[in-house]
Amino acid sequence: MSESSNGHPAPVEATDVADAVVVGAGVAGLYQLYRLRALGLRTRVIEAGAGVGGTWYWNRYPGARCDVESLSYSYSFSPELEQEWTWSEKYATQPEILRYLEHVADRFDLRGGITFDTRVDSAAYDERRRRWLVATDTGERIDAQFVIMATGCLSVSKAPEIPGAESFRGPIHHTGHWPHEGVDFTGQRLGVIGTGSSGIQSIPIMARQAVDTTVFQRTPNFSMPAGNRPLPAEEVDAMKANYLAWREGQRHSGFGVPIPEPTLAAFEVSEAERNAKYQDGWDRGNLVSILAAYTDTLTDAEANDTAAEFIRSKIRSIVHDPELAETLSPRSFPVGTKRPCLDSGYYETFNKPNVHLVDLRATPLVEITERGVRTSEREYEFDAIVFATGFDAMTGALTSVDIRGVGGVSLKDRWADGPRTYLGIAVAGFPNLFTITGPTSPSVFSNMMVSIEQHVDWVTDLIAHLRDRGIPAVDATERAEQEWVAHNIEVGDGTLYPTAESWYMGSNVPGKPRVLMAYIGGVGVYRDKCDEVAANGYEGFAFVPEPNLTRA
Ligand code: NA7
Repeated sequence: MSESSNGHPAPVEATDVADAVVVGAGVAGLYQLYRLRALGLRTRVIEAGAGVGGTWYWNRYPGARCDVESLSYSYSFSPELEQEWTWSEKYATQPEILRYLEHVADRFDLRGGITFDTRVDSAAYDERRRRWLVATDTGERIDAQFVIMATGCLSVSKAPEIPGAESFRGPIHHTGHWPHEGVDFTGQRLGVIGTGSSGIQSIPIMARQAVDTTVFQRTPNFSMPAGNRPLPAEEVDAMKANYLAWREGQRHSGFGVPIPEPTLAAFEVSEAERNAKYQDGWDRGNLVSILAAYTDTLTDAEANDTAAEFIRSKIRSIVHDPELAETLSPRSFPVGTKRPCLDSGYYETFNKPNVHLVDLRATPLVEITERGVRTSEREYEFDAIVFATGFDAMTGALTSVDIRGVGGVSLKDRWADGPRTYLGIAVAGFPNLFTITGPTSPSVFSNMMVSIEQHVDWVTDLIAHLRDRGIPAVDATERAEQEWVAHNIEVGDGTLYPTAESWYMGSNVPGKPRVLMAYIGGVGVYRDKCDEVAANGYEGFAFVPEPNLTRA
């Protein structure tokens, strides 16, 4: 029988013994493996896909790109990697980002630590032994001291909540699970449901192939042109020469992208001055430059509406038919409170005679039929359908694993009224379980690369702290969790975010509790808080003493 690192025999059902199990081999899982290996921990990474990359492995729909500029959306942990890798475009495409992550896996020799095509079904904490038993769908039972969920914020896709998908005679593709061989819609009649980032990025490209495209829109979204372009060598070289300072700026910024912090409120300047600023952000294709244009853009509805109206005026100037332009214009939520998008010719696509928009607010979806899609008004016939309907965001990938902590309490039950965490990293009653970019951390309100590295570094330091002192487990206290949850809500309530029906609020999944799922206090502020917790001997955490197994 194998022995665990604290010298106690592994349970009979264990098929392997590890120090740590990391779930997921995306951006977070790869870096976590790299850090834990350096610490000397025997680490198993379990990945459902056949390759590394996470989000960038699955989301292969046409036009998939990152909305953070490539030079900022990359790891900072290795200066050599920074210098070796050269991004080709301002906003990297999914294939280029995947190539980068594959390069990272090879360069740091990470693949050997990853088990592919395997899904973690459950993880159960044995409080007597202070260890986890992680079960996979291939029958593995891994006895581990630490479990790190690197499962991503947007990885459990959701279909539209209407019946009939199985009756459609053609293919249905979800943008979040795009076929690896690609899809060609040439000569086909295409129906697309969903106008979030995935729909907005893919519709212009798919509509160029299809003979006829119908877009089903429930809520119009704010989007602005990405202004994508090849990166000239001088720009890349300048960043490579300045990476150290740039990274430092990222870590202490609001959204993980260094931009000058606003100093003025929107109505402290004239309308002309405001619009000139919005125009500059629009021309540069930079989301944060509009969202953080003024101190009150995300906190005051009237201030926000100046930015919203600027974007609506752009939609009116691009879309020829005024009625269509109005249908495409968001009016039901402040700009930024649902994830705003970057596009390449999205609004222009609706000027084409073979592209149609169906307003689901006027004529809701009823069902998918054998021939296509039926709304309350009529049936539309298609050869293929695309669901660009998003994800069970933030919590879906965590609650879909049967995770049981102290007393056999399930994480899913624990979060029935919304996610409760300490710092978005730990959950009281689930010792040694860590959630990378978990709910109530900045996560999706930031450049994910920056937040992932910060969490992985912090968790690794905590693990080193425990191992150095021979402490078998650490658990967030109920009180610290309660205070953090209250703080998250308080900061959120000071903004406009709770006023929108968004996936940030859990509103896109029927029955999901409506709470702000990410921390909007800012990346730099949050980092300082985490550093302070560590400096104060991990305040808010309780160290669990060595078990006395002889008493059993
Ligand atoms: P999103 O942003 O959640 O968008 C999903 C879209 O699908 C959105 O327009 C939804 O309308 C629509 N949707 C979802 N369910 C339905 C049903 N049942 N009927 C009609 N329309 C529906 O997902 P994405 O994949 O585009 O982007 C996710 C994130 O990935 C993105 O924000 C970036 O962070 C990267 P709704 O707005 O809910 O009315």
